[in-house]
Amino acid sequence: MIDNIIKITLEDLGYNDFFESKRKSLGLSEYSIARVIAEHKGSYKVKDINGEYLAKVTGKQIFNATKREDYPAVGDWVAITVLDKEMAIIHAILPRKTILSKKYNNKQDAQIIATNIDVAFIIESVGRDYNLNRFERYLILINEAKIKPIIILNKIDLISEEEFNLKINQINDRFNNVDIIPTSIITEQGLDELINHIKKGKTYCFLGSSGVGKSSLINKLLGKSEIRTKEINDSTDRGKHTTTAREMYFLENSGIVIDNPGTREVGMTAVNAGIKNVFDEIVVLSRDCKYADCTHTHESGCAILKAVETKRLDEDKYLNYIKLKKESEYYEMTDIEKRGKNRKFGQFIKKSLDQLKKFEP
Ligand SMILES: Nc1nc2c(ncn2[C@@H]2O[C@H](COP(=O)(O)OP(=O)(O)OP(=O)(O)O)[C@@H](O)[C@H]2O)c(=O)[nH]1
Ligand SMILES: [Mg+2]
Ligand SMILES: [Zn+2]
Repeated sequence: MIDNIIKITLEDLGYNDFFESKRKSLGLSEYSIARVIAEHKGSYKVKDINGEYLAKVTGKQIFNATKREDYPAVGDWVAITVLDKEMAIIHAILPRKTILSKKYNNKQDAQIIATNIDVAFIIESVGRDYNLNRFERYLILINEAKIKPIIILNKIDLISEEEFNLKINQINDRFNNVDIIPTSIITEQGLDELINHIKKGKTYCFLGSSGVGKSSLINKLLGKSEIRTKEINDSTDRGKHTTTAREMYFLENSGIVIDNPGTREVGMTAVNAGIKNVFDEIVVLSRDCKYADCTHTHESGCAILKAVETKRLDEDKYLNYIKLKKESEYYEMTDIEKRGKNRKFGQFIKKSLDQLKKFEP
């Protein structure tokens, strides 16, 4: 096979001393090491220096698993035994360097997006549902995971220079310490800059809504159309996801990238530290609030409300902060507390509806 002529190393797949020392200390030296590059309904595609295998976890592992984190995720390093040319068994997951997770909705536990990531690219396109608030959602999750974020503003071929400058200024104002790479796969603007950000042996995760161009950009990095992308000008399947499974790709002599299905909803987990980091400006202001337990929503002597009033603090940023903080606090509540809150909300809705009825002729 042609693939086997050029021998790859584990380092090419992202392996380093951090994982090797964990492997040694866990006594896993007898197994070979592979990386999880895709996940399909309970089985995994793993890659080692000899090739790719379909792999399953051992029954013992399933028996001991109590939560999602106990199962492998894309990005994981796993200890395997190879059964034949195509199949392998996963015996253990090496401790993770980073874990990026999110919530899909209120009912679910946190879900792992991917692990052992060095940099997360947040892709937004300047097209139809461009939304600054969404950046903050991603930034909080990425910050919480202690991963470096970089913003990619794609499809800049679609806007005028004036509009482009306006958008860049807006993003810079609101996220002053995050790198922004403006790109277009049509004019190829920004692609060199993107390539320069990607280093050999490091792992990069592409995040963003459906249709922003994640797979298109990765195809450009791969130098070929390996991943299926949405047909150009295809308006029949609006909102449909083109990429349906998360998968890892290896750039020649460069880094490792993970393509993700577009995220519909970026729900907050319990992300105190992440929020404080992303809204550091607000945290600093809050030290001047009159009350220590100020909620920054109605109190007199609230330094944050004052800053919004005097336009020292961007109002949209403030509103998004309050919204995301509430979401995060909600996830931290116990189920009983949540039920109480939902019941209260239900009663509130019922009362409002009753009142509305009174006005009906
Ligand atoms: N004009 C323009 N169109 C682009 C650009 N990048 C991607 N597109 C188009 O946008 C559409 C969506 O691109 P995809 O790469 O499939 O988007 P995705 O983010 O992978 O979407 P999901 O897989 O559904 O999450 C395709 O028709 C692309 O050709 C760009 O820079 N400019
Ligand atoms: Mg895609
Ligand atoms: Zn306050």
